[in-house]
Amino acid sequence: MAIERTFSIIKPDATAANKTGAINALIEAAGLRIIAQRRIQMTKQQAGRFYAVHSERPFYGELVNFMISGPVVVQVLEGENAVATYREVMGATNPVDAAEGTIRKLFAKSVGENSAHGSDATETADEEIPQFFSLADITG
Ligand code: FUP
Repeated sequence: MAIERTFSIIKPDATAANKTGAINALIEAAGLRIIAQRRIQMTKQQAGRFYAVHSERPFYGELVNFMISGPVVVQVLEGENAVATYREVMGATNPVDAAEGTIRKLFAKSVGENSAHGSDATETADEEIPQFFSLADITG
């Protein structure tokens, strides 16, 4: 299996609930390495650009407002099959459908306030990572 990098966000509901460390423990237990991490307050422009793929969806405005409602932790994760591995650790988008022990099952409040983001492909990770990190910030 290939060593990949994926982009992660610990979302405002999870930072508000003080679950950054608990989520990082799940990430590390799955064999993923946190090779860059920063806690930030996203701007509306950053959140709008990040979720531009959803700009035509009815939940877009609510999603952007949620992402700027409090601090988030942006991360780069590295490991074997990191994209798929992290999506397994996160669980399904809607916590009602998420498997036991996943981030979203354990911590998410709803499909909108769902605690974590993870890239859906390596190509997406390559677009998402530079929105928040420069190469010098990432130490693998
Ligand atoms: P995921 O890849 O699991 O994060 O899911 P999506 O890319 O489909 O959705 C991105 C974000 O849009 C979700 F994390 C939350 C938000 N969303 C909603 O608010 N309502 C929906 O019905 C679907 C997604």
